[in-house]
Amino acid sequence: MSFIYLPKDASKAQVRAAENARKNRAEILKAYSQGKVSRRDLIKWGLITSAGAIAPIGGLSPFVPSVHASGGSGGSGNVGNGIPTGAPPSPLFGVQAFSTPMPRFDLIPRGTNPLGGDLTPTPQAAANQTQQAVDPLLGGGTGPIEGRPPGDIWAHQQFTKFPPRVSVEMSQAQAQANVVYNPGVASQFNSGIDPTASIPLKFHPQFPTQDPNSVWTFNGTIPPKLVQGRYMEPILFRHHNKLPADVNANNGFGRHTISTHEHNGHHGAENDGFTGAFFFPNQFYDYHWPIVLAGLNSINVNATDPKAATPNDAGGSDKIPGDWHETMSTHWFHDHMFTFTSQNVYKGNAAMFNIYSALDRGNEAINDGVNLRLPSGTAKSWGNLEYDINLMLAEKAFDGSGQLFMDIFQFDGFLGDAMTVNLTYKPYFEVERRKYRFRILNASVSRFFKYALADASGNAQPMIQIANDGNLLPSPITLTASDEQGIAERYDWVIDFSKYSIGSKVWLVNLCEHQNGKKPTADLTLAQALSGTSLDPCVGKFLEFRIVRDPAQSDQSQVPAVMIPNPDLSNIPVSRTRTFTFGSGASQPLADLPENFLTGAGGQRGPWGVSTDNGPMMNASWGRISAAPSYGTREVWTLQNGGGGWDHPIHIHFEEGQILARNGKASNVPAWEKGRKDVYRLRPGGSVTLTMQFRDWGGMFMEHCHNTVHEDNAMLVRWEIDNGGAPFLRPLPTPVPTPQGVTFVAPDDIAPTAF
Ligand SMILES: [Cu+2]
Repeated sequence: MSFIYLPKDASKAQVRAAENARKNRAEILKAYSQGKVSRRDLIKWGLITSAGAIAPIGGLSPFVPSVHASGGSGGSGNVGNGIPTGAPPSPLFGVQAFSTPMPRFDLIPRGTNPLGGDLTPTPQAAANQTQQAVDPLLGGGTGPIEGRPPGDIWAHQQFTKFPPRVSVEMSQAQAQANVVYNPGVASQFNSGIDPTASIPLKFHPQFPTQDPNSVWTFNGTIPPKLVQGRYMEPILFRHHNKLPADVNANNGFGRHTISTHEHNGHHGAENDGFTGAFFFPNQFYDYHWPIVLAGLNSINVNATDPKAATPNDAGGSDKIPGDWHETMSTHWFHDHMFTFTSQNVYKGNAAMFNIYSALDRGNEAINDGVNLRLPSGTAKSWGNLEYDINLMLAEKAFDGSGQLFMDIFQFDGFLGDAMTVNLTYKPYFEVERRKYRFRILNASVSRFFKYALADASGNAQPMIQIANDGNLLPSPITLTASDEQGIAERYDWVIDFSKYSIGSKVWLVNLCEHQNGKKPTADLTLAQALSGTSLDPCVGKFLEFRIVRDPAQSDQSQVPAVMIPNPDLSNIPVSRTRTFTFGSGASQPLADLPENFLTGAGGQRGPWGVSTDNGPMMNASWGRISAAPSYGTREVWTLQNGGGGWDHPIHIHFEEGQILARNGKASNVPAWEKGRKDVYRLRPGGSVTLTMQFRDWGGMFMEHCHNTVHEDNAMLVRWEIDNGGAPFLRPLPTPVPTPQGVTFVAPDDIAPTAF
């Protein structure tokens, strides 16, 4: 057994050898991250194996058995039964766990006049093709100011019907201090953090400040960003790319081109962050998020159902069309750049988006028979955050000087060894003696989490799961440990701290042990996880709750026994079924891929792949159409794990689905997966059968593994809804972005069963 990091008791010689190996690889890593060498080059040169693992060359691979490892004789990833070797552990600079407060998310301002002066130039339906000079490093000449593909197909669908009413403007930018932090709550609800103090970009106050090119976040700052939205209040999110024009200026990982995916947004494809619709430094991209209830063209079209409603500013709600059973709550948005998603998200391109509705109001006091009154607060008519907490879980790794580090050669998946919550290393959070809601996002690259709440005696405490993937469950479920939460899944919980005395503490404890990025190795018991014996440094306590006072006002929140039952699909015929198998060994190179300039001609990126309807295992290309459901229909898809050696959390864009069966049986679906989902963990060797509809919007979408290393290495397919009428051609042309403008080519390939 070998872990990707050296154990805490590794000898100095082992650590030194591992540090040297990391240094030796840094130049290759950098060249690969900058697109100067392709995977094929690396295989040809013998630096990685065709299976994607780093070659077992002394001084290069951290897994090569060295003189310091006793009895090791294996190759990559295998050191026999001797002392496990691995990468050097991240330096922690003597920092103790739970020595700094966890910052709440940074609430992004909302403009209220998106078409009348908030944004210059004024947003428009089709991409703004006004020309500007292009940096010589990007080829010079001129190019459009907006990177969105031009013309009708990529124009905002139904822009006149759903004109933007709120503007949000952010830049992807180099690491810098935050001088405008707004947690959205008074500092007593933010563990006493002074919001007026400048916040340097550090993962802990005692860690070094990150270099500008080590971390690239929204606005270049931490804490991570939160956008609040309401149903039927369309948002125009103008995303500027202010990253360096020099593709080499990335400190070893991260790509300066980006495409921003509003995860599980039910929006037109032009706003979905399509992997092949990325934009360049000094460009912007206008994303139009209408935030409508799915089914609005066929269900409750006259907006008479009081449960289908959106909160207004006067404390009431306004009825809207659509199916209230499709109401969503907790989203996030992140980069989706083709083959660079894992690097870019890890580097900081991840934020959260809370959506409010009459049901999920963000006000626990309003008692109108519709509002579910979940823990939140009472001061504002909607969107109170005092007791409604966003948590972003992600483990990071640091090089010897404390700068963010990523090993992009870990094709099984990348693991960090330093656990962060809201991008802060093992923090504490002060709570009152009452109920709280926690919206927990797994924002890791490849790591699954399974967590329990432990008291000081090590006893598991009850947690109530209320939502899965941001969708409120039909009924709440009380658990003493979460399921394994895969990458990109969101689990919402209510924790009641009223039973604890002031001055006591409880902890969130990670039970899920990884040795590599393939899948969880073991789910430990709480006692095992607390014992400190696991060699995985991210097992154990990661967030400390300090119960500090009684609430000033009594807790008015509720956890209703019935929340959001699933939409009834019994009268909607299943128009067809499809099967996707997620496996390895893809070997179908395509000659003229739109992405060749990124990865080297001939594709061959593997080692992962997807087979559609039992066809060949294919490498990813955003130019291939694997499925094309008809507009207005419902289908059943089975997602099959091609093997037992790994797990894959598969995300299908566009509309949440319902899981019908696991391994072919409805009885295998656990209670907390009986709501609506958008990420489907297949489990090793397992399958998930689900149903979803294709309505309201059109264009090209994706389906992929959300272990983003797998995604980047070919576990991604394009599918599209393109026969809903003009302007949607059949099939859709493929966009090919360049700094000088986006051109279109015909699809490279269409799977025989796509249409
Ligand atoms: Cu995967």
